[in-house]
Amino acid sequence: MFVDQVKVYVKAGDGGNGLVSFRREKYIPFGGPSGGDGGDGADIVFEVDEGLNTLMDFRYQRHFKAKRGENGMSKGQHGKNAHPMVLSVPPGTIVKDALTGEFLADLTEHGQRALIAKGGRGGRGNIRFASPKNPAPEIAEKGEPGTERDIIIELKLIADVGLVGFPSVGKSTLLSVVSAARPKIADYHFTTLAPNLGVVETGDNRSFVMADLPGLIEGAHTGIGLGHQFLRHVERTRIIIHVIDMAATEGRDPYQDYLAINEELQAYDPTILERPQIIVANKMDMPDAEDQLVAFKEQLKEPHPIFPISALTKEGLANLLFFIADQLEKIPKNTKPIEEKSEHIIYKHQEEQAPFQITRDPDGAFVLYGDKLEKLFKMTDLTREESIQRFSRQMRTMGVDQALRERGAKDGDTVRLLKYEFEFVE
Ligand SMILES: Nc1nc2c(ncn2[C@@H]2O[C@H](COP(=O)(O)OP(=O)(O)OP(=O)(O)O)[C@@H](O)[C@H]2O)c(=O)[nH]1
Ligand SMILES: [Mg+2]
Repeated sequence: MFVDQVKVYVKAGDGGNGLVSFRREKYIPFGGPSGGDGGDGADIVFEVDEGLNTLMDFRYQRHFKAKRGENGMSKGQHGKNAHPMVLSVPPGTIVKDALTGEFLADLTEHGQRALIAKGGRGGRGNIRFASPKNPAPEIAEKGEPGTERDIIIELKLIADVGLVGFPSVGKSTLLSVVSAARPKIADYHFTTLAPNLGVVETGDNRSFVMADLPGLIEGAHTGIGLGHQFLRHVERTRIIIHVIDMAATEGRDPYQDYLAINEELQAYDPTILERPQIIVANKMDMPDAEDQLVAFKEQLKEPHPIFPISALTKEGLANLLFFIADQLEKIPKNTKPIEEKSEHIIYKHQEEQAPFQITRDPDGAFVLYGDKLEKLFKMTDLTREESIQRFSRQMRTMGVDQALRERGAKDGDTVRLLKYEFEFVE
């Protein structure tokens, strides 16, 4: 109930390709290299928008691919970098790598950003490969592939409003009729053992998070009953919804109930009573409720608004929800996290991986894999001899040839890398 979760695929933009080109100007018979670098691919960035409450948008779209960088151009011009793809998430969002469980971000404050997938670097154009030995290189890099990964997005809901009151006054019933939450409801005390949260959608497309808390009784602040351990949730809510059984079903006096609960809140944390409080007079469908309400209003000293409702017949709910949404718009969010945060990390570096590994296919072919090697390969322009030669040199420097030899590779043996095959040459 507390955590909403979605799995999503993200792919940052690939870098643009570097260009091979040569100057062809009048009067300069042997123009030098002039191919520019490709632009960087777009990052995928998450940004907190405090206006959001749910991960709903990610339920509708689960694939996100960011734009690639522009290719390099002639006359040494860089391709343009792609603008980052910024996705809005609600406060309380946590992002993890689905495969490794690696913690990627903990987003709590409005405007806070985290890099979720890094765009690829633009490939270098042939200008960059010029050297005294090779003044006219026919070589350019392709763009680096953008990071792609499956991620788990989790939302730790932060309640905007909290329902407080004696046991069995109908707190869970109220939550169940205004949200998709399905808390347990019964006519005995302490039916609710832990807070339930639900997202409430008003008829006019606004939404807020409502917490249904276990019932409070006298002495709750000293640890009697269950409620006290959950009062810390009330500390963070912006509005207190005080639910009262106006039918006095259990023979108690509604106004005395009201005083008793406020005393508990006051004893737990005096600042809670400074918060706006809305009184919900519930069970108005019952015979005596109207008379009780009149008596209650006569005794009430505080200027708290009172909303007579019946959670059972759903009478009076729409007005209550509109009023809550209106009030919330006037009160800034409290972004102080409930739990002590164990992790403050936003970026975590990748664990060092082996640059490549070798296995064998059933037909005896050697198979090369590994992020670093695959990335270098993807950046190689296979249509140009010089590029292929450069890749061979890179493999030799990384120790691939030596490792293949040690695994028993002989001249003419097949070596596979991604979808390609080569011959091992001694
Ligand atoms: N007549 C009537 N009964 C209601 C209404 N709302 C709730 N009830 C009944 O009151 C009883 C208690 O309801 P709950 O919603 O479980 O009460 P709660 O405040 O969550 O109780 P705890 O979880 O124990 O603190 C149930 O039998 C409900 O059916 C109402 O508007 N009218
Ligand atoms: Mg309950």
